[in-house]
Amino acid sequence: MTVRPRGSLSLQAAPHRRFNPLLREWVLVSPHRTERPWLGKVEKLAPSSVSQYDPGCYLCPGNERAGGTRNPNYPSTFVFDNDYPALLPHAPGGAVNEGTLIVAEGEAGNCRVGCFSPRHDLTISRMSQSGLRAVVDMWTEQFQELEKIEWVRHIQIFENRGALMGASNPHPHCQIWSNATLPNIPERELNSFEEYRNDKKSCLLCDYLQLEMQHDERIVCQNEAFAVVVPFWALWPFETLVLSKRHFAAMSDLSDAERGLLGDILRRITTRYDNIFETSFPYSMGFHQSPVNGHAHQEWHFHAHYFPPLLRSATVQKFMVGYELLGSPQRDITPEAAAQRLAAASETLS
Ligand code: H2U
Ligand code: ZN
Repeated sequence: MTVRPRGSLSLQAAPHRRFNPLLREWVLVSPHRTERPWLGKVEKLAPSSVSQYDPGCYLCPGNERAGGTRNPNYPSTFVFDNDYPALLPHAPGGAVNEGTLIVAEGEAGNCRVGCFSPRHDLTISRMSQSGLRAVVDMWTEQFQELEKIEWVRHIQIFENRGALMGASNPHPHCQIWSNATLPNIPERELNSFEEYRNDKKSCLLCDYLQLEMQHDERIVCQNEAFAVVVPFWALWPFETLVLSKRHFAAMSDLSDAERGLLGDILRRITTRYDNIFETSFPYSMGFHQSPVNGHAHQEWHFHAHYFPPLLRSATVQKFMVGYELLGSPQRDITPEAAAQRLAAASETLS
């Protein structure tokens, strides 16, 4: 039987696709599928007790890293050049182009690693207000320092948390990559921001946040400066978007109060994450800030994405395979159901 759907669309019951206006692509949503039995891979829970100091950790104060450098006895945050950088500042230029089909360009960049604290066990969700403030200050200083390098066009600050996301070490840390061209995803977001601003004379994410505030069904938590929402087009089961309430482009625009409030909102969302599956919740997160060293970017709206891999418990993860690699990404649990679970979760660690 081939019947095309007619009538009004039930977003909570019927298969449908949702549009992601930042990436301008579609996500398939299959709410009717959430009850299917799970006979696939079950992840083992990582041991939960992590000590404050690990003599074998390459990020703990005083310890030796690969290549022999010894970390200082740092008391707060600590940034160093990645010992295995994916990008090099003096990469040779030049390009290859064979009939527009075999195309390559040299790419210059810097890769750094930033420790959040000397404590091996202090995840963002467990950090104090002053500890979090030091992390936001570290990110802002790094952004401001890297944007001074005239060939740097983009600065990506990100955190891989947990072995499931490929993090090499439980010691809370981030990576900071800066490079000479815009990476694929920020470039697509930039095009969307620009086109939206040209068409509507307003900001894509300011308008989107206003809609989400009106609906109030996908907002997870908020403070005076930031809101966390499961975006309407979320692809990962518990994906969230952290939006600044004020329109600005990058960390260098944060006011003193906003720096504190950014730390606050990150602690609150990560605590909710840890609580929903009673585990130290794995994720990749990162900030999307405007490109640097070109013209001013009035269209860009500062935000952060959280992409957690867990699906229905601490041991069941979502895989991006099959149709998602070949066709479109797809999800079962609706963004609204995920937002309800996150909104109901406690902001205190149990
Ligand atoms: P993850 O964020 O995926 O855990 O990566 C941590 C980085 O730390 C990784 O890029 C670097 C790796 O190259 N690293 C060092 O710079 N020095 C070391 O001694 C080990 C790992
Ligand atoms: Zn450590």
